[in-house]
Amino acid sequence: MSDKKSIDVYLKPAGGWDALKSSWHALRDQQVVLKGAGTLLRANQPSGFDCPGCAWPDRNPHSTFEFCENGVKAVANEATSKRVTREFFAEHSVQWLSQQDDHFLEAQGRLTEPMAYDAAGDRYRPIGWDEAFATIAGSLNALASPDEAIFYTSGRTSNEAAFLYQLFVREYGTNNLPDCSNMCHEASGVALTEQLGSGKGSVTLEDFELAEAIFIFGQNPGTNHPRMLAELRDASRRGCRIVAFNPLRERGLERFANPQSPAEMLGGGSTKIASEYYQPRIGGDLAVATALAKVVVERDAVDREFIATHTLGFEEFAASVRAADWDELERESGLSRAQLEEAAGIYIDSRATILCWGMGITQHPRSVATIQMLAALLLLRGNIGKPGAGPCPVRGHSNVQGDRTMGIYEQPSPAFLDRLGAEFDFQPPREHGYDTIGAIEAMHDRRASVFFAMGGNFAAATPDSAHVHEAMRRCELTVHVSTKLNRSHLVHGRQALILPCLGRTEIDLQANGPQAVTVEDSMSMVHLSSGMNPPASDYLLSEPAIVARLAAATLPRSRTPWLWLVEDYDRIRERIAQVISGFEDFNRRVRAPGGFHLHHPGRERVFPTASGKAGFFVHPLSSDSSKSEAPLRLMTVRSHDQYNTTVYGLDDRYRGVHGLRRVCFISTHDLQRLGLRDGEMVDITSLWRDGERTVTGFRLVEYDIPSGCLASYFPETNALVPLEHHAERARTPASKSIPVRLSRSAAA
Ligand SMILES: Nc1nc2c(c(=O)[nH]1)N[C@H]1C(S)=C(S)[C@@H](COP(=O)(O)OP(=O)(O)OC[C@H]3O[C@@H](n4cnc5c(=O)[nH]c(N)nc54)[C@H](O)[C@@H]3O)O[C@H]1N2
Ligand SMILES: Nc1nc2c(c(=O)[nH]1)N[C@H]1C(S)=C(S)[C@@H](COP(=O)(O)OP(=O)(O)OC[C@H]3O[C@@H](n4cnc5c(=O)[nH]c(N)nc54)[C@H](O)[C@@H]3O)O[C@H]1N2
Ligand SMILES: [Mo]
Repeated sequence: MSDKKSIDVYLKPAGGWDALKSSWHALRDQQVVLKGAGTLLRANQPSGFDCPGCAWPDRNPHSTFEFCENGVKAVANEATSKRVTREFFAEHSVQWLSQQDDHFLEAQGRLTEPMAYDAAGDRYRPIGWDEAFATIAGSLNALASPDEAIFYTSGRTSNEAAFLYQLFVREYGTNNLPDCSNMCHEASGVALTEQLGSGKGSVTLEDFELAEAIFIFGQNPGTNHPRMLAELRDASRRGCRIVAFNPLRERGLERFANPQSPAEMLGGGSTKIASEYYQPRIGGDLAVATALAKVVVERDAVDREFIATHTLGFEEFAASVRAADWDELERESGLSRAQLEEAAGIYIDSRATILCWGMGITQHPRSVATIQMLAALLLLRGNIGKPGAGPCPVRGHSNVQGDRTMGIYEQPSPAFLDRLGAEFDFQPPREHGYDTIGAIEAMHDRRASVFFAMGGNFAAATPDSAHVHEAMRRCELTVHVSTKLNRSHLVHGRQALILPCLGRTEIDLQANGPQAVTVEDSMSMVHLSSGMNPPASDYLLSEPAIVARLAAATLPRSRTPWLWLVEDYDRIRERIAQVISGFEDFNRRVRAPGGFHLHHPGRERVFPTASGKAGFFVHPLSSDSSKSEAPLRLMTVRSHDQYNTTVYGLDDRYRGVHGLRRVCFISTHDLQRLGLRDGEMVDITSLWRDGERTVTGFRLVEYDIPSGCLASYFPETNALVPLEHHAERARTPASKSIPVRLSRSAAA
């Protein structure tokens, strides 16, 4: 990482020597060089740990170590030798820490012992584990109703920890289980469950080897799922068409040099990734998908037999896309009719197509409609339940999908609750709980006063930062189970606790010996993960142990043998096997190399929806209720040097940004139109029904992005996202389409 601020243009392929150099720097900066090599060799290996980076699946479990620059950063930052000690907390007041940026907080290293907030000294002071659990139990049991407590989860939590956690929360008496999914792929789950009967993607890695075309909407794999580039590279080399839709020109979607290929590294070669790259305007994808569907229908390039046997609603859908007006499609998508027809032609020519999407699709007001339109595009040509084809929502956190499978969900089904209650001999609460936005509102209105987080960084990851901070400060108690210091520890309730836990890379020793946990990747493979580094401190507990001890302290009459279960995680898995379908014989099957695949009914063309068929839904373009007078739309994206709210460094290499994060990408046309210059400092103001929100001091960076569209990094810009600006039905914050205007910075 450089400290010098500069902007340049990155012309090299993604990956390559720069990726190796940057990984080396990450290891050096975190002082994990010696241990690092061994640690890295065990990432995503059968006997190693699951990479805490992204949810992209592992290749053949018997193949050699798969190099991934951002995986290295994630591992290095967890395996760091830096420590946050009691002396550190004694030295710095919370007021002082609050003034430091996210990069500083992350750089302090691993948390080492439980801490409790002391208001008199405005400092965190050490507290014993028993006293910490007694404090939480006391607060929880003093509430007038269990629904006054909120239990958040971030997606790194293992299946075993997640299962125990949701069980504890439900035995305690509430379904208030918001999670990071609420801000992430919720829209994919809502859309696909209704339409196909399963909220997950249906494809596997083998399908990537067979696809004739791969369409990628609103996803930046070069930064966020670097291992996906290896699949895309191989696909591209065998002639598969890769079609990208992204307002920004993302380097990782254009060219890639595989750091694992000596020929490419030494010969200076690289592979073209996207054969076609379209730059729709922000939020233009519903129009794109509608236009593609229109061409497919009008050219009668549909799979009649599939449609007749497996779907409902085709006639109405076909009529609606035929009626769609080209002028409106061009205006809304930002692409020309010729471009849209060209893309549709590629889709029609391919006999097997995968559609991938990420946050560029889900974090919009009409994300559910857009995803249902994308899935309809697949249905039109029978591109599901056949080799090389299907929907591929690319998940974020390494176990976000598994956490949902384990029951981390504020809207559990009655059938799930029945099984859980029968297995553990209690009456689970039936009323649905708060999602992330609901949780913020409840804390703000003082309907909830205890906030407990299993990982994550709620204060920084959520929209409308000022409002969220106010909400968290109104709590009686905030508790964070964490590995690293973050903003959420500093925006706290009247009482506050930090509970430090083991990370994925560390040995988890329980009464019956070292334990492995399990995770589920983006393609529904469930596999083991066991750490091998000594814990960062002797005082750390594993997440399952934290839940078990908290439950034992809070629920003295529970019939669940909490402490016995965590002596050996096989015991937890035995109970999971009883409750969660697809996990029969869990302990045996998960020990097969690479684990096992959870059945996706769509692969057999079975669609367990209400009607028993896959559905075509009509989604007119015109009903975007968030349309606003604002002259510009801002999307908030990830830089190459961050993991969500965790800021590893200040560079965004592929976009040519070095040493700074407060940047705003803008088109040449908008610069001219607004009388602004590249390099100038601006304030960004979002315009919403309830008023304006402003963030100050962003440097303009002239970039290849459509006119009317801007991009900046989160979490710096989360203050701009109004809480009620979210996806219809899924309530995913619309943090990729914020209506804004720019003004020259007074500070400049
Ligand atoms: N290194 C690293 N890896 C990560 C993460 C990380 O922060 N760092 N985060 C993890 C998590 S939790 C997640 S969810 C994933 C996120 O992975 P991505 O989904 O790739 O996330 P973003 O960086 O938000 O990028 C979204 C992309 O969508 C584009 N986009 C924005 N708006 C639109 C639009 O309206 N239409 C279209 N077509 N495109 C649009 C942006 O230009 C950007 O390229 O990555 C996971 N992996
Ligand atoms: N504006 C805007 N906002 C967004 C997004 C966006 O694109 N734009 N993306 C959204 C998305 S997709 C997501 S998923 C959310 C992410 O929201 P979160 O999941 O809440 O946030 P993270 O930044 O991933 O959490 C990082 C913290 O997790 C803790 N941690 C790391 N590893 C472990 C572990 O093994 N165990 C425990 N207990 N703690 C651990 C560390 O203390 C670290 O500080 O943010 C959302 N917010
Ligand atoms: Mo995410």
